[in-house]
Amino acid sequence: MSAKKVNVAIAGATGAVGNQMLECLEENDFPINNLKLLASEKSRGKRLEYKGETLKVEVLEEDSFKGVDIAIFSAGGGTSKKFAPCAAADGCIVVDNSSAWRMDPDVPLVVPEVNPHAIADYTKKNIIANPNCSTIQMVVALFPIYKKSGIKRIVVSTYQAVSGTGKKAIDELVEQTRSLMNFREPENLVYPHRIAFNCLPHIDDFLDNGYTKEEMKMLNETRKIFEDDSIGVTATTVRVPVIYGHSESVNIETKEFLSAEDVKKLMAEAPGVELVDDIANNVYPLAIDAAGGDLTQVGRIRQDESIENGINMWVVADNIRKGAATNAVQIARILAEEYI
Ligand code: 25A
Ligand code: L14
Repeated sequence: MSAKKVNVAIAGATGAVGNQMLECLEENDFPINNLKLLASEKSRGKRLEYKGETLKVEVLEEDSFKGVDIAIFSAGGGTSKKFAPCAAADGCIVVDNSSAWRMDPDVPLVVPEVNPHAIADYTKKNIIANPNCSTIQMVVALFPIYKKSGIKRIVVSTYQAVSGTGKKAIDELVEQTRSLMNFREPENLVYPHRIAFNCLPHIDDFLDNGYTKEEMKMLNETRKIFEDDSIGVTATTVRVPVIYGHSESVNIETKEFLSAEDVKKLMAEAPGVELVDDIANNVYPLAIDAAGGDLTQVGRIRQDESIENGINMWVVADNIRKGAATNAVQIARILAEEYI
């Protein structure tokens, strides 16, 4: 299918995800007519490169979206809440990376390997939401299993990279590590505790039920993407001192029996998945290998012998690419090819 050339804006272009967005658009050879880079007052006048051209960053304002066909937002929830409706009112289709719109019943929540059909519903608000990074990689891996055998319940623990919190958190991990190596007291500016040489069972804010928002996103977003409120999901989300790449220990109970071999076959053929599972040679998914790529790596596939229909697996992806920028660019590409 041929894509029409479109006018694209990136809101939050100077952030960790925004920067990656530029790279993904370039790699995708995205059919761009005009590209507009937007960020806050702090970034006024900053310059970024796209396809060898230098583009100046403009300050995001309510009327920034006149004549823009697709705006990809990655500037935090508050900014999306405030500015996505302005963009939508000017006829621009918003692909939003924040959690602001994901659970709105009039906003589709899309992972192209799973529910591309939902994109058609963008017309309700002119907004499409990109799911949370931890949810995206999990559903990419689980969807083929869900289709084949059904899934009753998911128990997931995550090992999440600091880049999810943005540039300032990457700086904090590097700075704390440097301090400790130099026998200096590290400072905690971004997280409530030291992240260097540590694990924090705490991502996003705590809720009244004792879970974090990040943990509840994994339940609510999975149900919305699979269009199935009967699936049980219980999550523990943990921050680890890794810069790029989220890892997940995923345990599932399927409705019908699947052997580990069946699951390996499904993963070998699944769109967006790379089967990385050769324990005899110490081969399994690693954050350092998944980082920089667009595939969700799956390995350590084995039977859960404590229940009748259980499978364990280890799922790893680049949280800034497939978990954010790549997924948004895939959605934008479908918009440009099929809807604009
Ligand atoms: O808590 P919130 O508000 O919901 O925000 C959460 C964070 O989520 C990130 C995003 O990362 C945001 O800060 N994010 C969004 N979607 C995500 C996803 N799917 C996601 N993370 C993971 N997965 P970020 O901090 O890397 O990028 C922020 C971008 O948003 C722009 N921005 C912020 N507020 C804005 C706004 N743009 C318009 N209007 C607003 N009100 C922000 O632009 C950035 O592009 P900026 O102008 O504030 O530029 C930030 C510049 O500052 C530099 N910098 C940041 N920290 C440090 C630093 N320099 C030195 N030391 C630091 N510690 C950066 O280099 C950047 O150029
Ligand atoms: O997109 O890792 O809902 O701190 C918010 C928390 C992204 C990751 C989202 C983190 C997330 C982020």
